[in-house]
Amino acid sequence: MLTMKQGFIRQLDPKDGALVMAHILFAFFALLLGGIAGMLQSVVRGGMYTLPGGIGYYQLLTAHGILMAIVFTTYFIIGFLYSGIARTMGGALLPMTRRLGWAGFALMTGGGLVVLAMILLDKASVLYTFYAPMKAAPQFYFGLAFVVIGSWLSGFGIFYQYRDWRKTHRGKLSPLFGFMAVVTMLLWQIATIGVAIEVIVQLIPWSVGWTETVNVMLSRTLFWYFGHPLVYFWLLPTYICWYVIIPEIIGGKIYSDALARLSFILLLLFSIPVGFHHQLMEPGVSPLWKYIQVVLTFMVVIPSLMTAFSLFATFEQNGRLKGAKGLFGWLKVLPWKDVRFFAPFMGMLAFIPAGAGGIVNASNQMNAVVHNTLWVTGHFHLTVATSVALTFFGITYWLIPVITGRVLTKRVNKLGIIQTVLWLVGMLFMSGSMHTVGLLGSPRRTAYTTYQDHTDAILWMPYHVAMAIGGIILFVALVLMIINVVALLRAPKGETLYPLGKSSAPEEATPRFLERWGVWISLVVLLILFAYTIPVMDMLGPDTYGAPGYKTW
Ligand code: HAS
Ligand code: CU
Repeated sequence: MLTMKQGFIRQLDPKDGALVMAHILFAFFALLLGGIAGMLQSVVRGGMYTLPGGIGYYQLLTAHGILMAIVFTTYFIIGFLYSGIARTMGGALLPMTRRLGWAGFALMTGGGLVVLAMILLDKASVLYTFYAPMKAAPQFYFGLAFVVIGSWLSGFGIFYQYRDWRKTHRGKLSPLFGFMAVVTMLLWQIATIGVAIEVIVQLIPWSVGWTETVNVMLSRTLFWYFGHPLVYFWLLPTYICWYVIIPEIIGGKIYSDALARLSFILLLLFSIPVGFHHQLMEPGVSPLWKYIQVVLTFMVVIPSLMTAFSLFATFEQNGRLKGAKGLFGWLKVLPWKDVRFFAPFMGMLAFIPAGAGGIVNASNQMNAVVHNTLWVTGHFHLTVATSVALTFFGITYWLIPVITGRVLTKRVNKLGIIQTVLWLVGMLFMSGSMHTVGLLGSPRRTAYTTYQDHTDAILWMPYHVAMAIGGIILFVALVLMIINVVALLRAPKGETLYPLGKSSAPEEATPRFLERWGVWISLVVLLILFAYTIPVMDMLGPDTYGAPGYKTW
């Protein structure tokens, strides 16, 4: 509800604000811890530092991956989505939505803390992909299961709010933010079924000792059935900011509501049946099914290209309205000094090479060159740790003030711009060197080693040092971000608007079939069955053997 408080209008009900804030602050807490781990790793790998007190490199790497890729992202996303559905669908969260949101938060946090404890106790140095046959303590897998189940409750909260809105607004087009939040959580719910089966049916019984061996191929396949859509679960909220929030911040309009929705539906359809592009170099999957999933991977690039087109169109339209001339005149009228625009825009810019790198990865022959090298690490630091992270930072600069009824001060805005530039410079060093040294063959997921002073490994060292320099710059940028978050919490009181763009086309221009969920979900299920049934049956065939567990650390 828009409530009058201290003479200005609050954009979020304080009770909803509390739920959103809990998620956002937990996300930044995870970012800080994960950042410490990341920085230490980079200096260890650069051969500049040895870890004290028996802390293992792979232990840190696991903590870093899980805190950044799972905790920071998931909490931030759920917080952001809840803020948006509260603001656009009914003005406040329904009591039931709020309850589901808090229950999800509690389960995820309980499970997450157990996971973290097991990593810190050195009982789960299995990296964020927890590949079998590396075997962690059972509590680690139980914790993971709670995180997933908690996130389902959060997703149900979003569906509940949306369903109620549809019921009470018959015949009306749902708000774009709400629609996109539903697609994001649908993608998540369908994708997490894979990892839930892996953890509950395979890994828990095996780690507890009820089963002696584990089917490795099946577990990796179930993981990547989830693992690829996971990266789109990070990307879709980023796209929500780019499609819905950025047009308002630059004083323009959403280019096309219909195109935005169509791209989200295509992302939902094609994000899941593509997990094999992470397993192209693995035996046990026939080349035909790898080929089919690579074709589907190229299909999922299309909605991202549509997004790029839409963004250029929004910028162009906005530029023309403001009198910009020439091919690049629209660039001049953008609000460069506004961090709410600047940080996400830098994220978009980074996404151009990041996406191109993804296309390289997805091409079988080139995957043979880059797979398991630092190139891949470079790829995901450009996608999730730059495009997504910078966009989330950009959102934070208005979302916290919206919740607390405060304003973004000029000082914090300026610090935010410096923060963004530092992050970009750090990433240029780190991700740039990772890409390059990956092409030279330096492996990922590897601690410092010179392979008995092998010439190749010696050649890699300067790049590893550059990665460490990048890691240190990134850590400074991360601390500045935390300082900015604290400053936002203590900013002067005032009114901050929730920036929601309006479409340049009338409501009727959006075809209603985009909200025929039954059709889309059925198509998703069909595509998944098509892409996975036969290969999974092969993996369950009579000639497959299980592996015992290994503690490699
Ligand atoms: Fe990826 C590995 C393929 C996108 C994350 N990826 C990873 C891993 C992660 C990850 C975490 O096919 C490692 C997993 C692990 O631990 O093993 N990826 C792709 C492809 C895309 C892609 C085809 N990835 C992402 C995104 C991620 C992400 C997004 C996180 C958020 N990736 C792979 C493959 C592997 C892989 C293989 C396995 C590698 C291996 O061997 O292990 C595509 O979806 C990319 C499409 C994107 C575009 C770019 C569109 C550009 C836009 C910006 C417009 C800019 C504007 C501003 C308007 C086509 C929308 C303009 C302004 C100016 C001034 C010019
Ligand atoms: Cu992928």
